Amino acid sequence: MSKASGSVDQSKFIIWLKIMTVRIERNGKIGIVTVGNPPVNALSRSVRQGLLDAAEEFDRDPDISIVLLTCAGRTFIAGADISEFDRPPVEPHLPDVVRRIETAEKPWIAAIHGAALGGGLELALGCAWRLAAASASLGFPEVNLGLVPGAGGCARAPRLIGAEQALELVTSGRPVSALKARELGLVDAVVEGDFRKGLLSFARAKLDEKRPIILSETSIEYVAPIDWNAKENSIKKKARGAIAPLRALECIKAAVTVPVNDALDIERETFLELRESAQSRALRHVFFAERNALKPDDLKGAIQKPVKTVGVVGAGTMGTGIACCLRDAGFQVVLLERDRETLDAGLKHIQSIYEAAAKRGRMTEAAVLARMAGVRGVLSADGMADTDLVIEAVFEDLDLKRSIFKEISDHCHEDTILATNTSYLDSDLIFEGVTNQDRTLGLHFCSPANVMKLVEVVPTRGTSRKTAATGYALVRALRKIPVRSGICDGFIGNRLLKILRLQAEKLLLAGAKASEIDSAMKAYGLAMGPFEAQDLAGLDVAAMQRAAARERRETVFAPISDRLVEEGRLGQKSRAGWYDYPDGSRLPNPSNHVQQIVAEEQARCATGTLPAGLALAEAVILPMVNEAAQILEEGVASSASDIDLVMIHGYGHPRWRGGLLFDAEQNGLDDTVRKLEILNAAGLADGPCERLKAAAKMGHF
Ligand code: T1G
Repeated sequence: MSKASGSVDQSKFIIWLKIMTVRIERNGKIGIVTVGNPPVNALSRSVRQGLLDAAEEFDRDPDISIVLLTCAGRTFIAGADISEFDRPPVEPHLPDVVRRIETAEKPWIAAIHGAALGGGLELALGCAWRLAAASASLGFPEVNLGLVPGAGGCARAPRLIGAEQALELVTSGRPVSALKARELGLVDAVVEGDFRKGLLSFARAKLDEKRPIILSETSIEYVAPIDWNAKENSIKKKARGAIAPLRALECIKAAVTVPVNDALDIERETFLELRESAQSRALRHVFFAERNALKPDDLKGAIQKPVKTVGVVGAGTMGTGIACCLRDAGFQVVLLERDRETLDAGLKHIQSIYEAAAKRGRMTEAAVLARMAGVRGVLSADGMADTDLVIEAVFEDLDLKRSIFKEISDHCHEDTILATNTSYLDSDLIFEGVTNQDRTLGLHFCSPANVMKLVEVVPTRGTSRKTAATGYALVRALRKIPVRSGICDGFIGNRLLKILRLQAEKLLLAGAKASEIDSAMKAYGLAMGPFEAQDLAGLDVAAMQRAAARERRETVFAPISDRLVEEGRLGQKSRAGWYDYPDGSRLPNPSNHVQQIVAEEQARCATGTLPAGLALAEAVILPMVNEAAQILEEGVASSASDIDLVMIHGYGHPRWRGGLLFDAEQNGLDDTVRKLEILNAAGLADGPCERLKAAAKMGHF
């Protein structure tokens, strides 16, 4: 294949590609098929063709009695090639490949290391036997992409592990470990130690063994009656608007109620239908956006500073949450507080987070002890002397943060990276006067930090490429999603959250009830409505930001919130906020008193009414889209997909919508502009910004 000739013969290239992605060898009576399609051996067209050819080849070879399906690299097949889903499906189709292997003359053994996911597990179900390395994981993550298994997973899995277990595996999308897979009967054996050696001896042992009945030709063993309605209700509740898990339930139900070929057809049709759906496009967008966010182009090849020990300043809610995720990722933590009592309370809180996890069976007592052993509490800045990176997570006060970094920088190494977890303040102002500005950075975690996946990475004027790259590496090590944000009030997430709250308050003044607005936003897919969320977080948090904004002489419109805070209605913690929480219950009760305050403010500040034809959720979301376009225009965010990730991983926006801007594009930006003009005319929102109008002309951001 000489490039020199200039013309690459297409068919020769396909054959070369096939040979490159699927290799076959012989080891005595054992045929070995190795898939090599880095990075995750996805079932691209050439891999599918290569597998078909391998089956033909070995079926014709009289010396071969059994075939081992293995993969090169760090994992078994991680599924179909997701990047192919934006194009029409091409032959050979995966169900045919699975069927060809399932009915091959010579039985196949799937040798699973790393992850066998989606189409990869379906292929393994087409094999006569499955063998897994002890560290392997197996699963059907298709629902996370808005899909269902489309190559026999829904029809074959119940025949192997029973309907109940298959239902859980396919509708949850969560993988299981190799040991759990053996327990379920999903794999026949687990190999501890040398996997290659283990799989050859397994194959030799199977040479003389009777081949199991072909899975798709087995009848379903007795099925304990399944309460499908109850299953549907619990899946619907968890799915919160996502449709794929419910469609997956239908496919499993078909697998145990109709003949197998009909069940195979039903799942294939469902897969092909969902492949074209808005939800699957949105979830595929998020899948690739998450991976792109982990490694921004401009930091490619940047040197990182090695980080072993991280200092955390402040043992409050944020500091302890950050300390937990650092310990979970294996970093040593030095926790600094100003007095023993606060420090002990912080250490106790970290302990309680781990003990709660142990109670839920998510970690052992020994692991709890090991986690705590890696947290050292200190009461003075010299305790930070040996840290590689320090994250400050104290109260939102500029002078306090400045004095802390002054003190810290006097005690730690010159190149210790200094990061602030401020969620609103200008990090350039925080680090003023600190030596070596190139080691400064903003790392804005969301609360609770040990749960929320978003970290806004906020470079300062001085941040060096090395410091930025180290910040990204730290966030990746914490298995979180880093999104770069420029410096502005509230960065990306909190700036958009302010619009959400502003619009919610305007709708109250326009005559809607808090519970109606909360229900509308939950129907949109938010985990919690804006008023319930404020009552949980505490109304005083936002009040402090409003006070800071007013000090900066900014116009802040929050007449009702201000009055609630004045009256001490701070939310659940004061048993009253936007709702009442009698006897400390966490259930929100609509409050007549709040309704009274709303009526008084309605009389004072005339706001329009919600125009006909516009939904409550639109009156909240569309102004956020407008603000997000402004954020893009200002360069505070590098891309629309970054904003999508911020809202999904930091602010509970539904993944299946693909994020704020992807969803707006799907719904048509012209429509967004038109409706914003209506909201503006009704006095309920600013008019569409130029950036949004420009995007509407292009049809995308
Ligand atoms: N297709 C295409 N590219 C993929 C891919 C896939 N299935 N999986 C990963 N990649 C790319 C990814 O974009 C990244 O690229 C690189 O591989 C490393 O991934 C018919 C319908 C396997 C657990 O949903 O969950 O089968 O950014 O950074 O953290 O029924 O990747 O380097 O250019 O995530 O080690 C079902 C998706 C498909 C699994 C590894 N399968 N993948 O995690 O690496 S649908 C999935 C993962 C299907 C059939 C159906 C993870 C991983 P780049 P990474 P990682």
